[in-house]
Amino acid sequence: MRRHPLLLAVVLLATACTAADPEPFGPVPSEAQLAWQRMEINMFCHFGPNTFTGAEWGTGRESGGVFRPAALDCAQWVDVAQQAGMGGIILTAKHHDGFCLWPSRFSTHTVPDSLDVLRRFVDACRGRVKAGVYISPWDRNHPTYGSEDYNDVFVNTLREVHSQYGPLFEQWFDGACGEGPNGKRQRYDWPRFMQTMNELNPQCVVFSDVGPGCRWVGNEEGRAGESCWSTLCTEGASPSDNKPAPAELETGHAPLNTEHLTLNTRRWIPAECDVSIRPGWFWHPQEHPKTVDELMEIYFNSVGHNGLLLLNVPPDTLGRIPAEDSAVLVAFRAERERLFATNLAQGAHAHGQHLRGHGARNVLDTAYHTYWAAKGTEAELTLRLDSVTTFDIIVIQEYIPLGQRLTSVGLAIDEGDGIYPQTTPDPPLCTTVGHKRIVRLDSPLRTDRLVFTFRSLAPPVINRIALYNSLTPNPSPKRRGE
Ligand code: FUL
Repeated sequence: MRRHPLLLAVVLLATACTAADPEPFGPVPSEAQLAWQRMEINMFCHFGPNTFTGAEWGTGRESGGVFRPAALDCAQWVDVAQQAGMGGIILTAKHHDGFCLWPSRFSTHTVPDSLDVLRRFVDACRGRVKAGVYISPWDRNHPTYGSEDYNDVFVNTLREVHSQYGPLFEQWFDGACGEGPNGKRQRYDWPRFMQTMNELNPQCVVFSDVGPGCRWVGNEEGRAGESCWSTLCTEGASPSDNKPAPAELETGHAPLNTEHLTLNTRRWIPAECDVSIRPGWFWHPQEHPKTVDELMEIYFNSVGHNGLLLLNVPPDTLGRIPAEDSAVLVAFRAERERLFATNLAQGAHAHGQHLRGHGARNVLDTAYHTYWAAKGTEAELTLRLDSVTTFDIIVIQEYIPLGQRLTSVGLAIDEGDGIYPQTTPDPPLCTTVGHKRIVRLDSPLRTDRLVFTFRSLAPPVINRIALYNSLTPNPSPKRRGE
């Protein structure tokens, strides 16, 4: 049967107009991992007997009576987190001393029923910020620790917490164990712990040195690698054994090529950068919080290097976050807001070869699910700004729901009479990008035409490019009557 020529033309036109969506490349985040990554900064709360004894690692032999917060106020922790622009809080429900901040049925070393801190914490978080828990596998108190029975205790503990206090957005499994050569040896049943977590709450992002939800970044300074992949090879590894070295956790492992991908040795396990606002994890009277400048440095090296920043802000013996710390956090937020208030690329013209329906201008909007899908693994994008502009910060975001691809970004300035590279491939502006890369230039650039060059494992898919000037002065405070 012969088709009508008009019908054929309509069919051809419709096919030609359909946007061609790029295929995902390699491992990609789950919905929960994507939501987690987009939180960018969360709060960690180390609180327990150590807050009162001055220890960092309690022995597990402390009397439960030492834990006596004089004016416990979990809602104040939430206030501080919100004022600091943090959407989640993770509480040390059980640290290495084994003391449970809830009246557990599986331990005798717990708060009394009347002081269920975990309950007050999750109640205070509800509807305001997401709540998560740290439950230390290493336990210096539990009599079964070091025997197979402890694995049952630990599974029961997870069940108790996640079924009675959930839903919790993150479960933290700390990798530390300081038992020493003659100490107790626990063979953790990790497959069972992870299966339990999956049964209890498949949406909970599970942290350990090797994931599966997110990974330790390999240091406690809040610093992801200069290159930082959200993909990691975990074949043969567990949170206790055969783990990648800290330096590898800082960078992750690139999803190298299709051969490796089909072997499925890489998984999506993004980096979480945990660091304390004070020298210790627990509150100690003689310690003080870091400065805003120090926190900004941490922010650039964590969130700006494709990591999530988990900033520890320990409550004191009252059970409140000290005013000193909350003041720094408010100033830290204000500084981020000042810096990123005006995207100087707004209103620019963007040009680059693209897949139909995913043009270069998409890097300039604020919508998350629109992106520039470039053609080829070496791609170029030109930004023509409205006027000559000074900037010294460049933010680039890959559209990670389709995987992480970029290996290097270069920048040149088009002066009309020629293109002047600002970075050559060696060293490039940056290597990996992932969810977010914040590049600070050594000195400000002044131009109206930028040419970015991208090298990538698969055609780049870029969500956003923005330019900022860190020297923009603080908006002057309004005078009364203005
Ligand atoms: C470490 C622990 O030993 C510290 O006490 C703290 O909890 C930190 C976040 O992780 O491994």
